[in-house]
Amino acid sequence: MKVRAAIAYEPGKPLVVDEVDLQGPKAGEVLVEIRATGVCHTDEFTRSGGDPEGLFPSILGHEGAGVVVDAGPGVTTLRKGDHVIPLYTPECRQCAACLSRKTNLCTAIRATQGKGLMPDGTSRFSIGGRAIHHYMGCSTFANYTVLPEIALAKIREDAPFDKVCYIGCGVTTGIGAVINTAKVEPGANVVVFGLGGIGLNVVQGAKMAGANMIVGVDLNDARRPIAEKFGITHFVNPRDVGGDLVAHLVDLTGGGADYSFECVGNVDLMRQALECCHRGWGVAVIIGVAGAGQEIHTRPFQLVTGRVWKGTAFGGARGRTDVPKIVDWYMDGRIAIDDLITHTMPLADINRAFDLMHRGESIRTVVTY
Ligand code: NAD
Ligand code: AHE
Ligand code: ZN
Repeated sequence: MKVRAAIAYEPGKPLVVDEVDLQGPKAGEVLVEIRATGVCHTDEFTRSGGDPEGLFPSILGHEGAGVVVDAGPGVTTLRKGDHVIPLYTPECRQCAACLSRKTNLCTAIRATQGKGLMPDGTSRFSIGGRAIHHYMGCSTFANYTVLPEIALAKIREDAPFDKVCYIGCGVTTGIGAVINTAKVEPGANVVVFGLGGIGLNVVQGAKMAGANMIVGVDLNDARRPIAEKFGITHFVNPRDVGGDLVAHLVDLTGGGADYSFECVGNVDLMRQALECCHRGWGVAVIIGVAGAGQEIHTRPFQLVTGRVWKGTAFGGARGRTDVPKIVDWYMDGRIAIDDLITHTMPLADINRAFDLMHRGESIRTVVTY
């Protein structure tokens, strides 16, 4: 079938919106009509060429919501008409990782997903007979896409696609990092580096968890009002700090953060996130992803004296189990999403979403089909 998609042909170049061919679902796969997709900084990370796993040409996008149109042989848990959110972290419930209960990093299809292919080792997308790679197993910058059954969370039918698509990455990552990965407890002091689409969800997660102090750190002063609305108690622009930012944060938190979160993808901030943590127990959670060749550094003394560096993917969430619950939280008014979606536009304008992100004008842009 012919579908509309934004194609990333070359690193660093604008996406090209065109008609592409999409094959129907094979065994264990599902054809989904995507109704809306968010644009996450990770899409920009890959578009820019910074992602060591980046493949071109590909159809980016991993923060979608839509409706099942068709199911291939052997699909048992989904049927035509079901509302779904694609999962770049699937949940097979059978692999060693899923069964371990220690991680959400299901391994069932990771190898082929990393090569931009469906589990049988082929792509469903092509243009003029040339294969186009899938992206993070999702490719939501297309109005129809094919996913494995295990990479779809079935959600309630009254949830608006143009809002709950954000649960496909940003909302779940931010809130999940607080609840699942850090397990922030009431009264904790929290520092959040980067108050964008992910960081503001960390802030709302920290507030839900009952944090005492929530310090937001961002170079963009325009983030302050929305961050205050979401729960920060203090805003720090590093440019306004006379001396060392780490010393300033340790002082502000009365000895260091109990938990810090890096939501930018900057390895220097990842170090600051660790070093602003409290001696003896502070935990720094790395959420941001950093480009090929980048490494994190600190003195071993920082770890010897009890600080912990850890990371999280998709907020530690098990997608098929947790995503429908997070949709319920949104529908019940327990979490906010609408205020974070600052721009909505058609697929034809998608390159503007990246411009707005670069200029620091958007928090989340949602493309609606
Ligand atoms: P974003 O562009 O919406 O937000 C980034 C924020 O960081 C902006 O507010 C920006 O002003 C701020 N910032 C930039 N440089 C800074 C600096 N030096 N000091 C302080 N603030 C600074 O991006 P996003 O969509 O929120 O994504 C954030 C990061 O998280 C990206 O690296 C993205 O790839 C990653 N991410 C990871 C996961 C995961 O599962 N681990 C999921 C989603 C996104
Ligand atoms: N390909 C990159 C790593 C990118 C990365 O870490 N992605 C996160 C999700 S970011 C969503 O916005 C993730 O899920 N990681 C786990 C995994 O298996 O990829 C690189 O640096 O190579
Ligand atoms: Zn993302």
